[in-house]
Amino acid sequence: MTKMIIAIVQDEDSRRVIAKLMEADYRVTRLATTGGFLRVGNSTLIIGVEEEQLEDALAIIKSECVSRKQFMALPGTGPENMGLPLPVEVKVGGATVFVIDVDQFIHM
Ligand code: 2BA
Repeated sequence: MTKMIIAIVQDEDSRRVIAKLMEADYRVTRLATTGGFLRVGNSTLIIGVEEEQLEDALAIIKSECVSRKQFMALPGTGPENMGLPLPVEVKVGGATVFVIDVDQFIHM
């Protein structure tokens, strides 16, 4: 059965992970996307694979995507910070991955 991998990765990792997937003969589409929480750009990769290729493709994504810490500014409330924004650390994962069964794969 054909599977569709939807992988949300950080922009910093997307070029490398796409290169590695292409080297291994996978076909990839990159969409420029934005995370709802941090509201910064990330990349969503669409990769169509056969079931027997799935674990290999996931292993490539895992090996090329790094978890990082980012800071976001929360509005300060108390008098102690005079309303200045408070930096809050957020850990952004290596990759967020969904695997979907594909009913039909049509290439015309
Ligand atoms: P963002 O929505 O910008 O989220 C970035 C990071 O912020 C997340 O990293 C998580 O550590 C944190 N975060 C997100 N929502 C939060 C909340 N309500 N409270 C506290 N912290 C929160 P990741 O989990 O690695 O997600 C990275 C990106 O993957 C997300 O960017 C989003 O674009 C996507 N994503 C993650 N989970 C998803 C899901 N269930 N459905 C669709 N997209 C998802």
